[in-house]
Amino acid sequence: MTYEFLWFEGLSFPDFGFSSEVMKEACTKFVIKDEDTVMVSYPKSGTHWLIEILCLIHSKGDTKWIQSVPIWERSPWIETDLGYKLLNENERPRLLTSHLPFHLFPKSLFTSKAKVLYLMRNPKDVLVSGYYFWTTSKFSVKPESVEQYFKWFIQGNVPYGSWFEHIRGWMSMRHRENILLLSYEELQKDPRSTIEKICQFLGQKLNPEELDSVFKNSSFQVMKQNKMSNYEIAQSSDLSVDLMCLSFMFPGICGDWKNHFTVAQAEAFHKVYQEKMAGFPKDLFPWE
Ligand code: PPS
Repeated sequence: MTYEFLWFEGLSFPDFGFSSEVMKEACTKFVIKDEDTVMVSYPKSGTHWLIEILCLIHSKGDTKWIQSVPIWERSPWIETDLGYKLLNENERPRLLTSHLPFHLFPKSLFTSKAKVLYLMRNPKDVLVSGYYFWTTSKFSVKPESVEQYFKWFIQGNVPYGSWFEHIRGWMSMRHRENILLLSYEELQKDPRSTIEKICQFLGQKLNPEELDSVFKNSSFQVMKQNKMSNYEIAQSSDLSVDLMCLSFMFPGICGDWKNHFTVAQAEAFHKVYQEKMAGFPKDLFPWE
C-alpha cells in the first residue's frame, strides 16, 4: 500500500494517523493547560530523544514508565488522531508533543503558562534525515532521489511545510519566560549538561543517581533496545506499518549532510539559508 499526502491549511501531512477533521479541531479548539509541558520541533530534529529524556525526568530516572507505555502514548502528538484522543482523555499534567508550525498551533498556548521546549537541528541534517525517513517509510509520498527531496525541502513542499517558516515562527516566542530553546547539537555535544538545563527549566530537582539514569536510559543504544520507544510494538498494533526502521536504524550524526550534499547543493542551501534567516543573530543557532 502506498500513501499520499493529507492537505491541511495549504500544508502537507502524512496520510496515516492524521485527518482534516481532527487537525482542524486540534488547531482551533485544543486547550493547553498551565501545568502542561509542550515539546515542539520540526520533524527529524530529535523529538523522540527529547520525549524519552522528559519522561525519564518526569519519573526521576525510574525506567518503569518508559518500559511499559509506548512513547506515542506518554507524550502524544496533539495533531494526530490517536494523540488528540489520548490527550483529551488525560486530566493529569500532560506531556504533549507537536511538529505543528507556529501559525497552526492551538492559540490557547499563548495565554497559558505551560512550559514549552522548542527543539531545533541543523536544517541540512534535518533534510538528510527526512530524505531517509520518507524513502523508507510507507505513509507519504516517497522522494525518488536526494536531488528531488532537496528541492522539495527548499520549497517547503514536505510534510509540515517549510523548515524556515517553522523556525521563524517559533523563534518569535523566544523571549518568553516559559520557552526553552534546545538543539540536537547541544544534546549530542553535552547530553548531561543539557539534561540538567532542562531539569532547571522544569523546576525538577534530581539527585546525581537520578540524573545518571536519565542520561543512560535516553542514550541512542538504550532507546534502540526499548520496544516501547523503538516502534517495534507498533508493527503488531493497528499502526501496522514498518515504523521501527524510521528512527532507530542509525544514530543521528551532526554534520552528516556533508556526506550527502554536493558542493553545488551546499552553496544553494547556504544562499537560501542566508535569505530566509536574515535578521536572526547567528549565535542563536549552534550549527555552521
Ligand atoms: S520524527 O519522526 O520526525 O519525530 O523524528 P525525530 O525523533 O524528531 O528525529 C529523528 C532523529 O533523531 C535521532 N535520534 C537520536 N539521536 C541521538 N540519541 C537518541 N537517543 C536518539 N533518538 C533518536 C534519530 O537517529 C534521527 O536522526 P537521523 O539523523 O535520521 O539518524
